[in-house]
Amino acid sequence: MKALLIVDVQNDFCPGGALPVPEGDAVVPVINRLMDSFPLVLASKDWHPRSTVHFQKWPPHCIQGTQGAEFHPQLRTDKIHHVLLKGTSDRDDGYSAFEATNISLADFLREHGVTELYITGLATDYCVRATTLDALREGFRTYVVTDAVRAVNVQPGDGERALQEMKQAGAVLITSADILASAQEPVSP
Ligand code: VGL
Ligand code: ZN
Repeated sequence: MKALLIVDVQNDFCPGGALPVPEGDAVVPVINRLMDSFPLVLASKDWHPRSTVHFQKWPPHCIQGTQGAEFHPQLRTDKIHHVLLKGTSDRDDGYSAFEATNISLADFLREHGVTELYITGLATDYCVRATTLDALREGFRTYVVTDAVRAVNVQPGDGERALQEMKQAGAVLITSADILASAQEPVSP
């Protein structure tokens, strides 16, 4: 059983937001196309309190209940089965979706028989990276959909380095075209 995980495709990480990821909104149509190929779709939200140590590193963003914390308006939310809230503590960054506090993501996935996790969203070098490394540690076969992620790139090349690090750790880098092509293959007799 496979699941699609959409990391932090929220207004504040898209152009015009408080912490815009370059081309952050470009992942939206790619993710929308992928959703129908997955029996289970989960999405995380960066969901910060107004005051948190995290805002010593980053401009305030994705504050609980604000417009900036909403999903990008074009993301197809009707296909999302569960929303994971993370970064909810005022004491840590909470980058990984496995640190969600409204649910234990690892337990939820195991209870639903998920063995393969396909990771998309924002940002490659922070929350996608942390989520992917945790997924591998938790024993899931983990794919990163390279055309469905974008990086902050605080330093040039951070996104590419993060992808290589995830690959080194055991993640499989895959494109959305490859996923859609294999979804269309007839089931072998
Ligand atoms: C993220 C920086 C700060 C992310 C969240 O979603 O990758 N990056 N908070
Ligand atoms: Zn954050």
